[in-house]
Amino acid sequence: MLVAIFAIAVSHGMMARPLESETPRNSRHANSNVIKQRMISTKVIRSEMQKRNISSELQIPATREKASVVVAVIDTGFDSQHRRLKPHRWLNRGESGWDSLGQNKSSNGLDDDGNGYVDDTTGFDFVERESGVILDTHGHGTHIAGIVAEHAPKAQLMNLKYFDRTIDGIAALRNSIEAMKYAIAMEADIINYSGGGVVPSREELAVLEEASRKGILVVAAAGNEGSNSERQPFYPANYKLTNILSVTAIDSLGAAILPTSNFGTRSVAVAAPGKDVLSTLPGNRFGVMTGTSQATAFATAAAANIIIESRNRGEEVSPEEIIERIVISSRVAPNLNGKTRLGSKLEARRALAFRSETKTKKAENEKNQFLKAFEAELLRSESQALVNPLANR
Ligand SMILES: [Ca+2]
Ligand SMILES: [Ca+2]
Repeated sequence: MLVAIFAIAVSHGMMARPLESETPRNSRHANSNVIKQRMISTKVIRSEMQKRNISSELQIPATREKASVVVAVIDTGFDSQHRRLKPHRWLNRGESGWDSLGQNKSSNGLDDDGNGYVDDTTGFDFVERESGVILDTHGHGTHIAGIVAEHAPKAQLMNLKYFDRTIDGIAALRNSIEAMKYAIAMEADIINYSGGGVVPSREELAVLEEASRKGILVVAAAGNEGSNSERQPFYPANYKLTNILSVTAIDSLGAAILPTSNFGTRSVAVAAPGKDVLSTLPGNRFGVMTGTSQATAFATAAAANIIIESRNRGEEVSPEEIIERIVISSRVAPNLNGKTRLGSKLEARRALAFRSETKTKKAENEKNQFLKAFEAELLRSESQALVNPLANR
């Protein structure tokens, strides 16, 4: 199957540089978003964020324990000095503190931990390929990081910049692959990839297979083409790997998929809010953006909380178990019928409460209750197509 896909990709000139007038088909790019509102009074920002985002029922109770979870945000970089993001910065311990000469490891010009990157204290800028402050000149990455930080209080965010407006799609794909390798080497728990392209890459697939072997969950945007992902795949969301969670976007009421959102009854796992999502922007600003990128970040936050919840119990949860928890606990909505695997939207609270690996009788009962409620919901939706995904295609 994949061999066939690659053959098609190559025959369409995968290795050729795209014409400037064309959309680079062999590229990766941050999904398109419109910043509708750049400035909102900082005094009202907290209540605004809650008011806007609460309708998605994604408010997650903060965990008290000390466990942490590392999320690699592979994007346009994020403003780690933003006051909402600063507490969530991932720190590379091997590039922090003082070296034998009394110099700060974060700025001594040395690769102190020997991972191939100099002074990569908070992540790495694969566009500029220079150490130092990672600038988000786009805004997308800061917005994504803000959603994860807001909804996953224990998340530490690895800052991996693969894209900005100065580079072409081929470079963006190459940078993506390097950023993914970095996230694997530095033992991220989750990779958030709010971007993609319509042509697969053999090398990208290989690195994501490695992520799978290492037990790293990859949460990827379904894409903003408004197309059926079964017929027009979007990568990396569409790679047939068990550790990839593909997410599409719904409106703020959670009732319907956005016209721009890609969909698919096999390839898209779940829907999450993606319209006019309020989050952080570079320079201590806030604003709203729209797209499957934002939905992806919500799912990443939910997954991060599941990992924390498991670690608080002294257990590790696999990517497959996280995906199962998120999909089974999601809420079926008639308008999402035929749009995702179950025609359902993310329910972060239920996903957090649901345990797929049941080890106690109480937990077993809990799981059964969830499954019963889920089946009842299927019946209530009065949609036979839900159990026969092909009926709506
Ligand atoms: Ca290093
Ligand atoms: Ca250093």
